[in-house]
Amino acid sequence: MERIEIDQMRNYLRVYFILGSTNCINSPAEVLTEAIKGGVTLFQFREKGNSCLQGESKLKLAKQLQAICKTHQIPFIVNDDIELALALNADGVHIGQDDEPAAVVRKKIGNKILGVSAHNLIEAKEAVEAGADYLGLGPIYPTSTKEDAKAVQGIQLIAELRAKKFTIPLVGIGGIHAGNTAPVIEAGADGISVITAISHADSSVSAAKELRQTVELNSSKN
Ligand code: 3NM
Repeated sequence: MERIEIDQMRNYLRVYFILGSTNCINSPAEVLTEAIKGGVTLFQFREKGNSCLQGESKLKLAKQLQAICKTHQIPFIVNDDIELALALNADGVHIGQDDEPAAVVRKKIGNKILGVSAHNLIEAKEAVEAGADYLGLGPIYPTSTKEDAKAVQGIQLIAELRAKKFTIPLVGIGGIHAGNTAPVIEAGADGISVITAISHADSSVSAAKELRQTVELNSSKN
């Protein structure tokens, strides 16, 4: 397997949906299926929070969601859990700054997709040098989904990285919904990453569709 091409990565990041069992009211499989129907382009399995699944039940859910992604040809990324990603032969992993260093993870996963969360210029530079395929930048807006989220940073870092000619694919995360997506894309992000905007929507299909349309509309202006 070759490393993912930069333009392909940008396309995958357009509407990047993240989900775990604690994020939804309906079943995760149902929510993911609807989100894909609506047009999400990439999926991350993120099983976190107080009552999250562990062990066999986590593995079972991961496999179920991975199978849905496979059917619809949406890449399946695992949050943090490198061993799970390797065991499932997932398409990639996403790590934060508190996880193993990105360079170590890159060695472990070979050419699979590697996403890294960054909160400032230094972290962004280090992640690029360590071989990240994309950076997740956030929280852009206030969010109550991630308990240990950093201070809200708005779109400044996205704009700064683009002004400094960073070409790495970028995705904004944190409190994003269709109504506040435009500034994130206008600042230079390739896409947006959401949990609640899709997982708690009355219709996950419509929510995903609206997000996709908003990203496409604003990308074409760049
Ligand atoms: N990471 P919602 S914010 C998983 O800032 C995650 O790195 C963040 O959920 C970061 O779309 C966040 O519901 C939560 O706000 C995103």
